[in-house]
Amino acid sequence: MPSSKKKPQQPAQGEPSNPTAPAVETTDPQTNKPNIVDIHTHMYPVSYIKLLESRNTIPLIRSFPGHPEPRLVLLPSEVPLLSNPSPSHPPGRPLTEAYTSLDAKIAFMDKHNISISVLSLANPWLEFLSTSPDPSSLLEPALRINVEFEVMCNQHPGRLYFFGVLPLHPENTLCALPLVLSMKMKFKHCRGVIIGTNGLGKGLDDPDMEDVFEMLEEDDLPIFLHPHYGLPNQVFGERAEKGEYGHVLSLALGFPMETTVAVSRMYLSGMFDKFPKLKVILAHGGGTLPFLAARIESCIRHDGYLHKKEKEGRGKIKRSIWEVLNSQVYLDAVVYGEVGLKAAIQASGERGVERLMFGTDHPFFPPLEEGEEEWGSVVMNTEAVNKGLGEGSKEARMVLGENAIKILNLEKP
Ligand code: 5CU
Repeated sequence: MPSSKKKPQQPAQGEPSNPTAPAVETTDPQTNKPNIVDIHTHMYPVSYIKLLESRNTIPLIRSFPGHPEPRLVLLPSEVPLLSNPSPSHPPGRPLTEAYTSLDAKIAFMDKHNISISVLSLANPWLEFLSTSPDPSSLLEPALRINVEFEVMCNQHPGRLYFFGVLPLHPENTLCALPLVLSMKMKFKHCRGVIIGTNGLGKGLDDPDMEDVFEMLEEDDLPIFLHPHYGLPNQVFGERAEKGEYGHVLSLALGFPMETTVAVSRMYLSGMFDKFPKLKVILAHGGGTLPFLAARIESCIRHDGYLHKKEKEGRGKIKRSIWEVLNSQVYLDAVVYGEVGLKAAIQASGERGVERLMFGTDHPFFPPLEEGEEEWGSVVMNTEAVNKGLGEGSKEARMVLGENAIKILNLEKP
């Protein structure tokens, strides 16, 4: 179905979608500070909150005795804690207005000098509905959520854009396709889609994902690939399972590994070769891909099975993982430190600094002390850019905002 609707030629990868757009202002003329663009910033719109409130398995919202705020319990690693919640430290995180209120988002942006945010629904998107026997039952919530994001963007022209959500269901890609097709027409602020690593239930190397990738490629809608599942609890051991280490292992290690595995599977299955104009933005600086790309290359080169397959003419991955990183993959700069930042830039090639985009992961990782207004996650990610690239340098301004404006075709602030 998708192949029948070829569109006019698209801009080459990495080129601005609108080459005639005026040069991007990288500094606010009034404050002389760089225009920060946050491409990794989440919200849960009202309809999604209602969905979570109606549930009694994870993901859900639940109140616990002695705790004034309801809690958002999301992660698979929290399942054991939910069945036996600790009275002093129940599972999940407090559902503050930072997750739901547009005013709170704008206040956060103003506080941290963020001119533009590209909002996205946070994990686990609509994946928990994919057990429904009726694939089309995901369409209505997906549409509604996208409409809610579009309405938010309309309230703050020039400051907000969003990555839409897709109704991905194991039984039926056709459910997602009409929405992809209409995304640009319906939602003028939509700049791509956020998806998890599960795809239609079998990961992103699943041949059934090809229709979805093809449409996203044709419509020049980048994928923002974000983790949710992490690694199985057993990997982290009993003490982690009992909650002794909080969320540290699942978020710091499980999330990035999940992204790395997902994108490596896409690469090994030849998806990037099949869809050479598909753009994929990886969350958290690409997980661990910048560090492990050379090892992946080496394992491919030394793999007897792949070697034989290639000799017999049964398929070859056309480009190295480095070439894919330099042409189709973009990384966010949510890495919290200079070492990770430099690795992400180097892994992205000679012009790697053009492929990194600043993010905050707001509203996750809030300040924990009462009255603390500055978000440490923003400070750490900004400092990583300023220290790694030089405060006020052209490169720092690119990563902090200019790249996102070009790559995602945002209006200058
Ligand atoms: O703290 C967390 O659980 C999370 C999460 O679920 N998703 C995310 O993007 N960051 C942190």
